[in-house]
Amino acid sequence: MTISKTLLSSLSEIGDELLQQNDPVLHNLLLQEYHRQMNSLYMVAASSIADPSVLAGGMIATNVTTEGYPGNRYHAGCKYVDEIENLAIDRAKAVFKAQYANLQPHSGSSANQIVLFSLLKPGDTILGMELNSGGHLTHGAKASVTGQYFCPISYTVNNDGWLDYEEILHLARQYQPKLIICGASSYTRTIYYQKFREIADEVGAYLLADISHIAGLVVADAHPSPIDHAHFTTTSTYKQLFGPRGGLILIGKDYEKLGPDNNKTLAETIQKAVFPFFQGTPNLSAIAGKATMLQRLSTQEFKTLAHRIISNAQALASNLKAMNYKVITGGTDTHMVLVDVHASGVTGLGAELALEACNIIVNKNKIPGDQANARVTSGIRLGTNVLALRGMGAKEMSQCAELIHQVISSLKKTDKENYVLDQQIQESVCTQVQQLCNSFPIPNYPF
Ligand code: DSN
Repeated sequence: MTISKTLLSSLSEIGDELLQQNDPVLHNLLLQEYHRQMNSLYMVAASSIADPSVLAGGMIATNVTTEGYPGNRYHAGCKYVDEIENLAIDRAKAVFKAQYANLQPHSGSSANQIVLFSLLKPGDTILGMELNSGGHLTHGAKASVTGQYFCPISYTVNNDGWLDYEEILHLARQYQPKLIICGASSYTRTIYYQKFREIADEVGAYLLADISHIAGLVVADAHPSPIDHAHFTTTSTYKQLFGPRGGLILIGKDYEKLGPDNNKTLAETIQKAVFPFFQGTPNLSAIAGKATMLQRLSTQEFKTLAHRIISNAQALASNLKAMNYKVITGGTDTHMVLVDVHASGVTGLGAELALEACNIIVNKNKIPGDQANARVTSGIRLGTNVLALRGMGAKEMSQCAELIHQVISSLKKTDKENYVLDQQIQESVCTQVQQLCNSFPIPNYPF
């Protein structure tokens, strides 16, 4: 234990020194990026912070090249990485209460593509949430391979921003999709997986739940779990799991059901689809990082954090509403708040840029019925994963809402697309952001 601790810290120290000597330009950029992360209010809803134990876990396994799965590799030298991958698999199954877990997908997008391409044939119909309503590119958007190789039908949200399960049922009956995807990138309300499964069963479709944004809430029982409702559940591991870059595919009670070729079970279908159908060498450093992350997710501290993530988002939404901002659906059940800034007289892009100039990092986002294009948008999406990690609570959410308001309300339009930010406001908000970041530093070992 002591030896490996010393080894890892000297490795990272030597690495730091070598980088500084041999590549000072990159070293300096990395230091600046670290400084930016520590000293801004990071509210991109698709993000979290991997703590040093997750980063350290990946340092050594990166040097192993192999293909295949533990106990069945195509290269020698896998004794320990086999144990690492098995540990990660066991932890993923335990944490998500799943029967099958595959840790090798390189991202959440890859995980979705692997599921789709292993079950469907080109031209098969899929039903997923429309990108502009809050779905993800890989749920059948035309710009994605999933919208070009398959025949995508999209469900939307109603005018108030809520999923309409009657509409989804109607579309499923009408188009008889082979696969339905539930899950979203910018939907702030609870997703009812059981309803989706009833719809899928009625039309004989597979159900894929993409929980990339809310996987942490699912683990902490702060959002319903899809594991036994969906045939397949996918997630990325860096958004709300505080892990390394990567993806994960899980199967619940259906894992032994026969897949589309009636020859392999669903679990066997995915196992063969990840390797060798889609991927070659797995990223073993990411798998080691995932193992560390999964161990941390099982703690009571993480459950507490997940609940604080939600209560912070709810506090942020109510404070913004109290200042007359139009919050889509009127609030949130998750970590995410979607705000119509067009109703406050600015574009999503204008708000994003002005907030970034004050070290408040959000992203412009389409809102239901948005007429603006995706590079401009009429909304912003706020997330509380990192603010909650810093230990902020209701009082600080009120401050954050107030800071956002100070920036947005001070913007003056200079032409059709551009705004100017009052310099005094910018300086004052920057100072207040710095004070908040100093008072609530990102903890090294947060949970
Ligand atoms: N899926 C993108 C998002 O939600 O912002 C990033 O991973």
